[in-house]
Amino acid sequence: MKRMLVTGAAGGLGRAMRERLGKMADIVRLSDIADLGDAAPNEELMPCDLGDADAVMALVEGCDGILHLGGISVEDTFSKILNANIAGLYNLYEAAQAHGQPRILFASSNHTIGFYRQDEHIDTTSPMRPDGLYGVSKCFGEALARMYYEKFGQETALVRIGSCFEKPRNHRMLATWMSFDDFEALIGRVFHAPLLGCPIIWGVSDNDCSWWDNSAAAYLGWRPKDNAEIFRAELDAAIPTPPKDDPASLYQGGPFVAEPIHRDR
Ligand code: NAI
Ligand code: 15L
Repeated sequence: MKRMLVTGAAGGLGRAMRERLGKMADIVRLSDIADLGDAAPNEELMPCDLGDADAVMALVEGCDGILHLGGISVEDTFSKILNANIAGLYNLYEAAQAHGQPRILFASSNHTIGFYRQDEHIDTTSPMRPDGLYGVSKCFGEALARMYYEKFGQETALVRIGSCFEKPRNHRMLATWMSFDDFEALIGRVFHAPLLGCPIIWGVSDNDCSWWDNSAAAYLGWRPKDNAEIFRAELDAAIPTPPKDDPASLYQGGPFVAEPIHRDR
């Protein structure tokens, strides 16, 4: 890629990936509403609120790939989700239309399907079962991306990330964890595959404990290598296993299913 846009670059995943992304494009354009620090030699910084259509139009100009990490990443009020995850997504896709349809990796989430139980195995054809307003906004993002693909051929990888952190933080993440190395490899496959289309991909490592069937995306050639199981003993020693009737043990979305609606008033 000549110029890759990374939204949400000041967030947890943006910071974890920042150095690694420098290898994937001549120039990496980093954007967020939060502080982005100083630019490295092949970086350019363009602060922008995703809810601002004109600013997003300028942000996308000149980019030939977009890693879309920006937005509200947990349960929150509808007004915040509406601005960043709903209007923001629409603004991004309209800007992509105006600027040559750069390929997009959309950071969707397991919270699109959070109400499945942990004893169920699902694939990318399983109906959505979002576990909150945040999950609903990711369902909207996937539907919007699909529509731009069907109507205009805009390619997007809809990556339903499980839990992408340095290591699993609780027992549920033994199933949902994706390592930074596996995410980096996935980003590489998404932007270098000759044909992408608009697949749903489970963003998860090669964990022994697994609920999600990724075979529909096998054509991309992404083979995650890490396995959360190596952290089980460490987790067992550090935190108690939640009771069997706790949402963290029952549902794929874990505690998100029990979150109240965060009301604006
Ligand atoms: P994060 O919350 O740390 O980062 C999101 C970034 O988006 C923040 O820096 C924030 O300032 C920015 N942002 C929020 N509203 C914005 C707006 N209106 N305009 C511009 N920027 C805005 O989240 P994290 O963990 O880095 O996740 C990145 C993406 O991946 C998010 O879209 C999240 O929903 C998704 N994801 C992450 C998972 C994980 O395990 N880290 C799991 C599933 C999905
Ligand atoms: C997400 O969608 C969140 O962005 C992240 O913070 C984690 O909570 C993750 O899901 C998860 O389910 O573990």
